[in-house]
Amino acid sequence: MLLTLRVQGARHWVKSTRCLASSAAPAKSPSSQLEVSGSTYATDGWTNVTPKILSYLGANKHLQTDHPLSIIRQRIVNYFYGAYRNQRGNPLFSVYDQMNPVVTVQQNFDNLLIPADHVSRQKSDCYYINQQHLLRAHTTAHQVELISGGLDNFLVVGEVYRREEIDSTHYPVFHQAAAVGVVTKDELLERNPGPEFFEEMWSGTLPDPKVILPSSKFMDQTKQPCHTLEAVKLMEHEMKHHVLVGLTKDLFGPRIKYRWVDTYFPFTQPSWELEIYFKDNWLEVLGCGIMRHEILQRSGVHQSIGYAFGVGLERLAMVLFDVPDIRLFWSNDSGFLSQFSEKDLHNLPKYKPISHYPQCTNDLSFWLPQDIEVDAGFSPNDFYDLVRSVAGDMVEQISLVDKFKHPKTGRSSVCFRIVYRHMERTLTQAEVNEIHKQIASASVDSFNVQIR
Ligand code: FA5
Ligand code: MG
Repeated sequence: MLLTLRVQGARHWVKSTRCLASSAAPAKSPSSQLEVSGSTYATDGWTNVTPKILSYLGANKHLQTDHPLSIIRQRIVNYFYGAYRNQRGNPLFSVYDQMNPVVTVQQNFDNLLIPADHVSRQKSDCYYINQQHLLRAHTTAHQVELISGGLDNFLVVGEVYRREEIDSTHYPVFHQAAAVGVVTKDELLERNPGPEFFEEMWSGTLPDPKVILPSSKFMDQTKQPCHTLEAVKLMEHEMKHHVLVGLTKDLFGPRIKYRWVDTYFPFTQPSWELEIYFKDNWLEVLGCGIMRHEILQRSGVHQSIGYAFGVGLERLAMVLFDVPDIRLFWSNDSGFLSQFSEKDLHNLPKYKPISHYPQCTNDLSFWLPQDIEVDAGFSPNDFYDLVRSVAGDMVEQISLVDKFKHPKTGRSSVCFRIVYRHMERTLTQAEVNEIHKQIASASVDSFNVQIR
């Protein structure tokens, strides 16, 4: 099991290269058009996005109030805002969480030195809109445009799309936070004076950036030829132990069990994955490494060194909230969603399993007695207790959905929504209606209310 988790998690970028001929059907002449995120694209032989996948665009679970993925996003952003400040006291990292998920092949692959024959480009692995455009397979796709625009430290948060099998830790649409931290020599060496960044022997030129080198299992994973070992080690230490272990401990507490695993990414060298011990297994939560210097050079940055990482928000949320299955993050079931609240980001609940039997929702509205109002003579908590005593565990949630004061009579009316669901069987609507009636009449007896 341990191995399966790791190998599946690593599948996208690590697998060796393979000839694309079989899956890359020649582009056909445009036969129709596709409208995605407000732009129109001509389809071709590469088009493989499905209406189902397109329906996820704009869902923005990472921005939905009280959604666990939004809570994780805020925790990550708060950590970076709190831990890293510039000399003027402002946050060092800027955050982009609404970038268009439609990207070009150049953004997703070429800019990141992903070899032309790399398996991650295959039609069988990505959702292509046409030969030139796809739904980003990682938020790292925005890296070069942001660095070229002058940014040194940033986070990009958003959903990514991959054609993958679904299991408890993999889903074809999931969320990533990708980050870059670029430092000048002065900045990195301020705390650790001494070492040079670049090898003395290095001429300063790198292979023609237009030529994307074949990926190589033989690439030296200790460091890039241009960097000194000292600079790489300082950067590695800063990235792993300050930034990423710092984040991990901020999220999960000081006793969290983690380990580093060496890996390969085309855009970083050396590269690692961070795994966290969760439910008796090692779960890969992020990939990271020292940025390939060619990428920085192409983006107009010549004298600095950078680190980059990409973390899966669902994986973090699974550990933080104890959610056993990644599919739950797409649930619209209020039994799931109502468990999380961003009111207190540092006192987060553990997930309580929800029943897989269907919910039945019934509203109950009543007039309060004259001169009684909510929290002035009538407490919703009293009503919740009454419901629990009548219906027991058949009730999953109760919420006050409406309050109203009649302009003429001055009487107050309230409406409660009661969600019924049994843990062991499907409730019939008739059975629910019967209980609902009992709640109504108990309310009349206990609170002297008038059912509307
Ligand atoms: C990447 O996507 C790299 N772009 C990360 C990176 C960025 C490395 C910058 C170096 C520098 P990877 O495919 O391993 O790497 O995905 C990163 C994380 O996304 C994983 O560690 C995991 O937490 C999450 N992840 C990957 N695939 C899935 C999936 N199908 N479902 C849910 N989460 C996933
Ligand atoms: Mg991976």
